[in-house]
Amino acid sequence: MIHKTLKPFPKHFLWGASTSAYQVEGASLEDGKGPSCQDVKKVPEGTSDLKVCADQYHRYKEDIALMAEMGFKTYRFSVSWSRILPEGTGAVNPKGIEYYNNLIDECLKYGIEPLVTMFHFDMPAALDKRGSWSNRESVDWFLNFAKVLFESFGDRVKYWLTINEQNMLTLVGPVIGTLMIPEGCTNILKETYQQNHHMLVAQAKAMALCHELLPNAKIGPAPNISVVYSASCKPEDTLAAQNFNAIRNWLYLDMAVYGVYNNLVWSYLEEHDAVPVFAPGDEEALKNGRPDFIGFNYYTTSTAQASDGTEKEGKKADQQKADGIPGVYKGFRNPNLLTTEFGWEIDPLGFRATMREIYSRYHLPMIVTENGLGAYDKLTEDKKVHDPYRIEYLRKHIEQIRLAITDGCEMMGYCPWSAIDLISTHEGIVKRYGFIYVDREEFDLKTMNRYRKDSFYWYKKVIASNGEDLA
Ligand code: BGP
Repeated sequence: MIHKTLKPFPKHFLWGASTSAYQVEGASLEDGKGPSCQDVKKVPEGTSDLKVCADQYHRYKEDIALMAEMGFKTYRFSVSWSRILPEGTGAVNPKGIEYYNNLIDECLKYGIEPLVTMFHFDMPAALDKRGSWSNRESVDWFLNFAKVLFESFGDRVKYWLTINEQNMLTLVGPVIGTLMIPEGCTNILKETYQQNHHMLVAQAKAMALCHELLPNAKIGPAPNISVVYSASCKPEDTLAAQNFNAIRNWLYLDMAVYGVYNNLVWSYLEEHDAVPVFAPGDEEALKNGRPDFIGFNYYTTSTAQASDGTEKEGKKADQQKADGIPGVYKGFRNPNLLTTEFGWEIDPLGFRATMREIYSRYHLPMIVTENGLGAYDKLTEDKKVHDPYRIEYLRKHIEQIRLAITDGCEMMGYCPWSAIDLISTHEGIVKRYGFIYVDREEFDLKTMNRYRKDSFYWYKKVIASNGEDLA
């Protein structure tokens, strides 16, 4: 569709950016916080641990002031479950509540709408010991946590996200440091999809509870969605792309929106003796949970060709790269796309295709909860960071949002990853994404001072012009 006239961004479009608690806060065991699975995992060799991160716990005022200077309308951050409930269940840590009260109030002081992710990769370690998402009780643990959040912050927080990238937890949990498989398990796929089922039920119940307790709030999921292309017009490749689209994307949104399992995924699980067990009431609970909007993270597309059985599951896998799944699809390096320094393909047009596809399937407003470019930024001697590559990446993606809006997609907001430099899921601090540079290295905390990157000034202009001025 080549449009002659572009529609503007909606008047109250939520421009902002994202972070997550375990990657940005630091203070990992301070003020009563219990450890999460991220604090006890073995970090990849050569990368920083998660004790200090960007130290936002102590510097949130400065950070929010910088976000306000950029003109943010929203800040997407996550709440650390084990800071609020150190054991995951049981006693609430008043200091944890106080921290998020302060953070929320600081945002509101500048008119920044908090967009709160309830769970971003950081299961309390105490609950890991009790089986994590494998344990059926995890549904109740999460619901109890959700209740504490709604009751403590619901008077001020209007926008909630349930679980960050549940699809990546399921597909590449070990890379993120989250997959907990009980000892002696003989069918890992079954166990993984049982965990996934518990998360789906927990999410549905949390959405229903949110609507019950906070009738004016809005809640949605936040999976990592990107359309899967077919490597060619060979029918076999098209079927493989459909397979991976179902497993990677639609399972999560079909369930969040319609409360049903995607049929392709179900048959794949049947084939591997891996269908999840439904507890009494699950079917109804899944149908009762309804999102008000769809949050989704987008970095790049995937491309699939027909499986030839040689794919090595898990090989080279992270959130955006995978070799394939035997019998399902084989990964294909798209020759039409350039890659980032970290090997992720760059595909702004695929972003538009993804928005169109999501909207035509679900007809709900969308907010982009992550999108961005990880790079080896350098602080110059005069304390500048020249990151034209990031500006170019973001510009091209924002252009596609405008085109998607013109296509008729309802877009609520855009929160690139990340507001400020933080620790990557598995590649340390050197893989930087922020508009704000944090003066630290992998193992040397240096000054921890904040510096405005070139992209900071650029994004400020974008927001001030409501997306008109992308130059
Ligand atoms: C998403 C996660 C984030 C974030 C981002 C960038 O998958 O939700 O937590 O880290 O990817 O990924 P990475 O840190 O691996 O570069």
